[in-house]
Amino acid sequence: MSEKVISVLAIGGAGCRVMRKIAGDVLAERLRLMAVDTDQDALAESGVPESDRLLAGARWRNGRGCGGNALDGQRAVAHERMQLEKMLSDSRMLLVLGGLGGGTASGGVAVVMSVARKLEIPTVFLLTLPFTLEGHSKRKIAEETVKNELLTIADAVICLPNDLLFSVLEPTTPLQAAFELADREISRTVLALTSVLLHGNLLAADFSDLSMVLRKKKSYCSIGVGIASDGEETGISRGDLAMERLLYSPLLGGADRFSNADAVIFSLLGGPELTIGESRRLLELATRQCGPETNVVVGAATGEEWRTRLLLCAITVKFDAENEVVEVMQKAASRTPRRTREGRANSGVLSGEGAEQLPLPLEQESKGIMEKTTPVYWKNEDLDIPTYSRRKAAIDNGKLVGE
Ligand SMILES: Nc1nc2c(ncn2[C@@H]2O[C@H](COP(=O)(O)OP(=O)(O)OP(=O)(O)O)[C@@H](O)[C@H]2O)c(=O)[nH]1
Ligand SMILES: [Mg+2]
Repeated sequence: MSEKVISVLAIGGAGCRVMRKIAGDVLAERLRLMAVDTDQDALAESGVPESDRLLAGARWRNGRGCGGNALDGQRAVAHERMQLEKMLSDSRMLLVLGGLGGGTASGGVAVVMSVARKLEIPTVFLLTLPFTLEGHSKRKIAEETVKNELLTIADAVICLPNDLLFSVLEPTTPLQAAFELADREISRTVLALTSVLLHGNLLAADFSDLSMVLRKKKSYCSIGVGIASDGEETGISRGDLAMERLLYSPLLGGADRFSNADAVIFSLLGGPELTIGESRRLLELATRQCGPETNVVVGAATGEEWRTRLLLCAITVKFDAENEVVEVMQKAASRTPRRTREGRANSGVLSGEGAEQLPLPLEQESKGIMEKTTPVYWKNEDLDIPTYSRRKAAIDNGKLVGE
């Protein structure tokens, strides 16, 4: 009989791109990696072995994706249900990765969930929510998927608003680079979490801990990741360094996410030299960031691959926190990217030392009667907002200056 494994399933284009990063890491050797998409090229780029790739609805989508139609996504993935069941049948636990807002993942996650339920596989969904600037319709698709499909049946859903990236990125960062950064953070979170779930040999956390904090509640999450190595010449311990980097990491949305969180899941990974003392000190330090009412779950694991290095990862969970997510974004709009003690922001894509943060499209201009319609964007400008207002043009009211 084959040994049951932790499976990670990518769904849709965003899922496949995160998967590519996971597949390139040695820690992934202990995981079963799979991918399903309606887009042949995205699937081929996922880094998953060919036998574990599933092209959905190939006959009528022609391997070209669903073009943002969630109904097509659901139909296409439902078409592969039998195959999906076969692929998932020896999974002990399942982690599903994707970006909501397009067609395949938004429509397909409900099918994946129903297969997982039939096979009685505990499942965690880790899904991004689209950037606000991607438009109302994508956001709506994403919200509806979470509300109508996932929350009614899923064990655990981690929703990560992409907008959290605003708190650290320069306004000049290309969207592609922002996605890259998100992918890197998500892939590290998956590797840390699965390592602890697989063999939390220092401090064990298991699936029931996760589902207890995430189960069937609408929540908004953020993730923080800090990595530090022995011998970095920073004058502070590697634990403090990992903690600092976590607090400045791009998908966290600021250190106050901890004090406001309803729950936080910490995973710590280190080499065989990581002692109980060091991990306890670090996890205590991390836990101190949380509020008194926060439900904290901690897990720690060691592995040869992490010799001389530490990876500290946190998933913060806030229930029904849409307003707070907006608040985080508004705060982000009013400050320049934060920098670590090393004097640089915690991402590889930041540039332009001291560059001023431009206003983000968060303080909405009034759209009058167009307020409730689906916005039409052209070159990132909302065309329903009058041009003079969008471009901040001075209006000639026929008066002389100072009159
Ligand atoms: N993290 C990350 N998110 C992405 C990336 N590309 C797109 N997204 C986000 O994911 C959402 C869904 O996009 P896709 O994954 O391309 O959509 P899909 O599920 O493949 O659906 P269709 O292409 O319409 O069949 C987008 O609205 C973005 O918010 C990426 O490379 N990384
Ligand atoms: Mg796609």
